[in-house]
Amino acid sequence: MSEIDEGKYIWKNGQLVAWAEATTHVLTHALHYGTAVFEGIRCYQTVHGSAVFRLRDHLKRMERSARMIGMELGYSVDELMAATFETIRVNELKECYVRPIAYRGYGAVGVNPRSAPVDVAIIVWPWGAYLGAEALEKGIAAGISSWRQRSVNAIPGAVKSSASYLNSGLAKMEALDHGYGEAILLTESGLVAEGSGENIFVVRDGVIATPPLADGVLAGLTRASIIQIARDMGYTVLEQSLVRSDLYIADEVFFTGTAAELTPVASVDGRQIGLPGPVTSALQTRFFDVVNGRVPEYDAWLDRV
Ligand code: PPE
Repeated sequence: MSEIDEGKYIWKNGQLVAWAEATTHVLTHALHYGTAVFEGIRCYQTVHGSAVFRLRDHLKRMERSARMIGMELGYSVDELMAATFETIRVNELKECYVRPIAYRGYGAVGVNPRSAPVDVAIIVWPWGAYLGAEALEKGIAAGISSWRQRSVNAIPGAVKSSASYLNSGLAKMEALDHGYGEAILLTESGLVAEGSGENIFVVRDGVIATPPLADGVLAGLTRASIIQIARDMGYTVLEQSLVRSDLYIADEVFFTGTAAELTPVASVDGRQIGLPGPVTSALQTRFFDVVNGRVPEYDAWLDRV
């Protein structure tokens, strides 16, 4: 049984194939060695019709991720944009999540990925609130993981590779087992990194701060968007290293991510941070206005289907 809201077609290596036919061999290199890069993107039903939020920027990040692991996508960003729009259209979805993935396929065994072919696919399906609808409104209970964020000299955070997500998965399972809704990972040196699938922000005395990319966090597009939106609203946003106590003494904490959108953090390790605070609420409202096409200044972020 699948908990996936299955669609009709999947784009794979230049063609649309039936959902059930988009399979891969069990000796697929990426399945054994994590040699895949992917993106998570959302298509919103905006006031001007369906639009994919920062599609071009996401695909550019995927191109950089591929480059980082020595992989050629074989398709340009423009080609992948067109393929994404086509896949959304044929699945007749107005609003959905978009998952492009490029992976080393079938044709080689052993850790050296270079002789395995590269397969590229784009999958779309409806995906609701990642951490639950209630979390968007009331916030999520987060716990600091005993697992550390993979180091930048192991698997760089800049790369959105499948391999990174074993780290996320370990942290997520532990968090859920401990009764939390999401995990927060610290780096080996004890700095705050990110959630298992989100960047993290804190607010103190009206100033917003988030860990810098050099601390090994994913260069989140939602993170970048929130930094810009917040600055445009007149807030001061600092990209600076944070330690555990910064979370405990924050006035507000929130997660950002394509799937999680902007989710308030209600507590960290059982220490209440409180109701979604004024800054979090203002940013969340503004963010949803932006992705839904209600703020003309950010129109360039909406790639129309
Ligand atoms: N950090 C991590 C580790 C992460 O996985 C994501 C996105 C982010 C930060 C935020 O990045 P951005 O989406 O560009 O703002 N996580 C994706 C996958 C989640 C999943 O469970 O799958 C996502 O949100 O699409």
